[in-house]
Amino acid sequence: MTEITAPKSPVTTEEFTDRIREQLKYAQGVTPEQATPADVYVASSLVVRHYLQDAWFKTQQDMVNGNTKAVGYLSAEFLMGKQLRNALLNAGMIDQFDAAVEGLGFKPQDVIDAEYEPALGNGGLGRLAACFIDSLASLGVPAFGYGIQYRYGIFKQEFDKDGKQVEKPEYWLANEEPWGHTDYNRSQRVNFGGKVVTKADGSKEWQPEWSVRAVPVDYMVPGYASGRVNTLRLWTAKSYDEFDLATFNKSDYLNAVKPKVKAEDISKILYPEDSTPQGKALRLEQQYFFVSASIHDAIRVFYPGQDKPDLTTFPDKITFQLNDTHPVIGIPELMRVLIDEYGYDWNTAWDITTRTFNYTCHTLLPEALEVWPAKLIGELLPRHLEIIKAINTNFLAELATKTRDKAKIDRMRIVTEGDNPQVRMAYLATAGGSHVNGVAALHSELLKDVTLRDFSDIYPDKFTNVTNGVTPRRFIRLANPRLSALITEGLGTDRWLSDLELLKGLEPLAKDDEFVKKFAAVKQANKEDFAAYAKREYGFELDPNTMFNTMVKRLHEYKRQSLKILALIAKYADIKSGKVNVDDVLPRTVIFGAKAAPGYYLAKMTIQLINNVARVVNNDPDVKGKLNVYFPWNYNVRLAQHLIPATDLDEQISQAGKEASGTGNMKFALNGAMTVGTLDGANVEIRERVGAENFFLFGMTVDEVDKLYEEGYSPAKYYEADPRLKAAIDMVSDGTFSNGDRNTYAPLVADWLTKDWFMTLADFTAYTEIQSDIEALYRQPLEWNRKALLNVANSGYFSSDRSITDYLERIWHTGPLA
Ligand code: 26Y
Repeated sequence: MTEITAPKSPVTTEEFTDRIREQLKYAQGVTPEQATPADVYVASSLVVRHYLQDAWFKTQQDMVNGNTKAVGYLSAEFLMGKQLRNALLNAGMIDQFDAAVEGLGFKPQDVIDAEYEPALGNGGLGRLAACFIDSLASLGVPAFGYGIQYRYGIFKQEFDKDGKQVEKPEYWLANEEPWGHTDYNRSQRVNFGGKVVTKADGSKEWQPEWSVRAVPVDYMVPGYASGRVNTLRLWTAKSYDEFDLATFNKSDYLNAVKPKVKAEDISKILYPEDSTPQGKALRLEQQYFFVSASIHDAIRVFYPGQDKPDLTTFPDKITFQLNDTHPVIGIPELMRVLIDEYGYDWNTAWDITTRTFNYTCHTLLPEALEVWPAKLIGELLPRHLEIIKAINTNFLAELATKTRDKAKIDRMRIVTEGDNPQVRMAYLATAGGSHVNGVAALHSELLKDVTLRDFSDIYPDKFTNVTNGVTPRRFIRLANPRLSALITEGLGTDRWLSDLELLKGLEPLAKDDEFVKKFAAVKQANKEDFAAYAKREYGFELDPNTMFNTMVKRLHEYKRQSLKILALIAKYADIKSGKVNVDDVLPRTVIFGAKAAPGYYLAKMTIQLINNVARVVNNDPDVKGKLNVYFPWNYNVRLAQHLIPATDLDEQISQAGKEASGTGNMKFALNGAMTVGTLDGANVEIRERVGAENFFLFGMTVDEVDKLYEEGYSPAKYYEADPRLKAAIDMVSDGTFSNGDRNTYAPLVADWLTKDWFMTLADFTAYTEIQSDIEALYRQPLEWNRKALLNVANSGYFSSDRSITDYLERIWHTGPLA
């Protein structure tokens, strides 16, 4: 008997059908005969919202009336993926939906496909935020996700005829969007610019120059089988002045709408840059915009109708988690609100503020830690700059009571000295909050020992680790229904969906050849599905009887897509030169997915190279059927959901010490892919759990990397030492992948040979050597699948439910609603 704990549907198929008809009629204004899949998508979404509405009210009421502290997850990104199927799953209505839609003459998949994915994030950090709010709701913890409803999400990636990345605007709101509810009556005013005056009583008054109206767009976040529905509140910027009538009447139409355009620019685009900071002022405006609105919103929610609320209880009502440094301006903002708007003295305000905020760091690259010129903050937020300076002064005074090391105190300044002082947001976050956490064990260690060393010396108790996780609902159950069914069969229960450690129960089944064969059949069927999908969406011809070898993530030098492509070229060169007999080559399909920041020159050149390697290799009869390379453009959550379940081998090959965690690595392991990876980020913990014998480890460790930097790293030495590496790089230089042009990749090659900041060349030999182990194992399908199954069985730890439980215990000190 299989135990089923999935939520029970609140509706029958007949009711669901009637409701869809009703929505089609009254909301869409079409008959079922006239309706398109897009109409049915909107109608069904409205039906799901309808059934979630009472649970949503009740969750909000219980949160405000009860004594359970809520979580406010402040994040510049929420990479949600499609909503409909997820909401159906979490609310228990998948079967009723499928049957109702079929009854109306539609294919459920067409209706699902009609949804346009909100792409309001760049990558890992944004998708983590989405997993976390799913887990919070599923665990029944009252929570708000607070962010921005960007009008244009991350750019839509296309490739031109030369294989170069082209960025197109992603206007995801072009069609009706049934999930966001715009609540004009809960809007907030957010001010900018102007000056600060000192009043007669010595208090300060900020006289801003301009303001925008922050209007919340609310998304329901239904928990899986928890009966709870939380809120994702994304702010959109509206102008208070639609247009200036006097100017308009002078026929100066463009200038008449200038203030409106300026205001609404704030929520116009998601900054795609994750390398070079650009558009600084606008980004700071965005950060302040959503954080200020969210803080005022929380006060409105938790102290309804109170003019003089007792905000000393604020940290008992809500705890704000700062998702990286992007929302850190919230610290001086809460100080300002408490002091200027509610009249608290500095010390009380500081006590409230430091008890309210916590900070998660997602990087180790020092250049990725945000720093704002004090001048810019002063122009945009003059009162906040005063407060930041005062925080800095007090902080330095406090440090002086804790250490005599003047140099150390100086290093810890929140505001630097000199002609062009800078505000270090990570330092402000560390000083102004209760806890700081890294996102994987190794990362948290390095954060303590390197990046924030001085801080952890003086405030060791502030530092903790919470290893990232991913939601099994979206990334196993929705993405991989076949594997889900097999897991449920193997465990005799579907309870693993809310208690992922139960996957451990699959471990004994790895000894059962029959079960392993079923597992292999699931993978094979997923590969066939993906091949069909890739054909339909991209026109690719993938052979599902080859190994599917995937590398998907943002394009960044430290992630080392270069290592993968160079190894692939080396293989190609081996075959071309006859060093390797083509008949001995294990057939592989290599699949890349990656967006590069639009201003990131080398990353974009790497994309161009990959596309051209694909063009050459896929069209070369000498390697036909043995080596294929595909680069589906515009990698997003949807593509991830299709590709991850179909992958045999996943690449996590960053330079050790550079990838804070990675979350793709977890999704692949949970879907039964093997990983080839370095000892970096969460790879370390994945390998510990799945077993060293079930993980393809290669490359330098953090210590070895450090040592090599110290000794003086010379990439050319490696080029000379490994003939295969030399052959691969020479092939890039000699025009093989640029129609004979030797200049196309010259900057990339020069970088490899003279800088190679992330030591791709130094790890090349180890990386190519591990390939023989990989291929030997793959030639034994039963053994490969046994190990892949052990990856699934031992990855339950990487559920975002576990991450959230760790946050609750170590940082937030709250729990589910009673
Ligand atoms: C300030 C701006 C330029 C900026 C925008 C986006 C800076 C950083 C980011 C995004 C960072 C990010 O996605 N980091 C990733 O976070 C994941 C979740 O913790 C980690 O798994 C991953 O290793 C890390 O690179």
